[in-house]
Amino acid sequence: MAAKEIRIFLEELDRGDNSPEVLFELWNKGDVASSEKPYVEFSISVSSSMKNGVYDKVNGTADADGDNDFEEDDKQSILSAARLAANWLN
Ligand SMILES: [Ca+2]
Ligand SMILES: [Ca+2]
Repeated sequence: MAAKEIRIFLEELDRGDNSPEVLFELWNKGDVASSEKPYVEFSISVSSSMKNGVYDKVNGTADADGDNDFEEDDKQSILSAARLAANWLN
């Protein structure tokens, strides 16, 4: 199984509303033995709809738990991670 890595950014993505988004990139680190290069499995951002630091809006879809479906579990997991990340990166 390939190693994975999560990169987390707190960054203004939708320009100038002074409410940064939390951006996640899930990287698959590839496999040196088979020359598979690292690649992004998914990337997803989360906004604060009220622009008050409460991260409540997932922009797009991602299969965070890897069950080949996007549903409420994925959304809740992404929102939880965004709230934690916003605390740490602020
Ligand atoms: Ca923004
Ligand atoms: Ca899923």
